Amino acid sequence: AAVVPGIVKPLPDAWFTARGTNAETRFEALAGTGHHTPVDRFFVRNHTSTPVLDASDWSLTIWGDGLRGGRSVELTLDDLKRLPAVTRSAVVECAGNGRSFFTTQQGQTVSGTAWTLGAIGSARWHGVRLGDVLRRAGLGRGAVDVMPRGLDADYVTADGTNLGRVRRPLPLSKALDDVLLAYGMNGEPLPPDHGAPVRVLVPSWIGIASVKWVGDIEVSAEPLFSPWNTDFYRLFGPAHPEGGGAPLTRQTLKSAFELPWNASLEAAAEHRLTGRSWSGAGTVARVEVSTDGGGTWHRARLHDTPRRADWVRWSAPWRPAAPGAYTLLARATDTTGRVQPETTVHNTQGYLFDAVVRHPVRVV
Ligand code: MTE
Ligand code: MO
Repeated sequence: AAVVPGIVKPLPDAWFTARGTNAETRFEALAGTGHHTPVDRFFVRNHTSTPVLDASDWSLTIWGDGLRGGRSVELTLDDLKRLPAVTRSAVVECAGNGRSFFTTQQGQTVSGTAWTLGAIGSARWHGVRLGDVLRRAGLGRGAVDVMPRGLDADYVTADGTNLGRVRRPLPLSKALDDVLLAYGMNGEPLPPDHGAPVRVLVPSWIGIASVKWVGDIEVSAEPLFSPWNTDFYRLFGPAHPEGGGAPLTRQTLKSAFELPWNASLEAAAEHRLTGRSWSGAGTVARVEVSTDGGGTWHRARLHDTPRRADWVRWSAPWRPAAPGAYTLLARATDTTGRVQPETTVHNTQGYLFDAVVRHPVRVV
């Protein structure tokens, strides 16, 4: 396939905070929109830059010793579109979403993109089940791992090490469970920034699992490794196992207000605070809001039926009596019983921040 590097969507200032080829959604840009993030406001996280691939020239190669007889199978986009199609709603969220709060809220040093809370988006993904594709390719009995790989450029780290193309192994059990090969997003063909013509969509798992611009998938009878499950996307630091924790899989629990940082709100007026909460385990069971920095909590009203791997919209009324500086908090509980904590245990790469974020506003 022809790869044209260096083409990135222009990022409207009003919606994104652009950081190189990474762009995060401003949560206030979601106020009043529907459940799904409009494609032009959906965060972008690229290791290099968006390649523009010709769909008619694209094919997917499935290969490896985990296929029967060690064969390899090639599928075009038309081949994929002949398989039974499915549509599902799910978020994609970067494992580092919320990373900046390790520093600003907990005074800790972490490496990586300093996202606030906008490295997440929810979309309706349209495509085929990875399991259908793998079974048709002829899964061998001994297959254990699959590793999708992107067609974007090699990732070269700041110190000049070439880590090759973005790829990350997935246990076969997850691959056969709910993973999609998506070619549509919110009713449109998948756009270039989100992996056109086809991306992997791994519900509930950290964003890196959802490999964009997928070009090949290795199916292996042995466990697979890549820098994205050895050097990155594990918890490192004094509070974690020596040499790092297990490769990260599920996302954590978070909440965000659809309000600008330091928003101005009128005193003695009725406001409707809105936001979204999500969890990588179970579904969101309850969201509470505090307008006095955590002294008292009020149950927010949920505006979506909570579903796995997706966020829920919520609202809470607030009538601030007096002008001044206030701290708003939103705290979610999921059906596994987890509650967002006051602090997140530090890890050096700043993954899975789940503490309640202290959102400052001014009442004027
Ligand atoms: N896939 C490829 N091929 N290259 C990448 O750089 N970035 C990953 C993942 N898939 C990436 C990729 C990361 S870290 C995240 S968080 C998600 O894509 C972001 O998906 P989005 O840009 O569609 O929001
Ligand atoms: Mo990410």
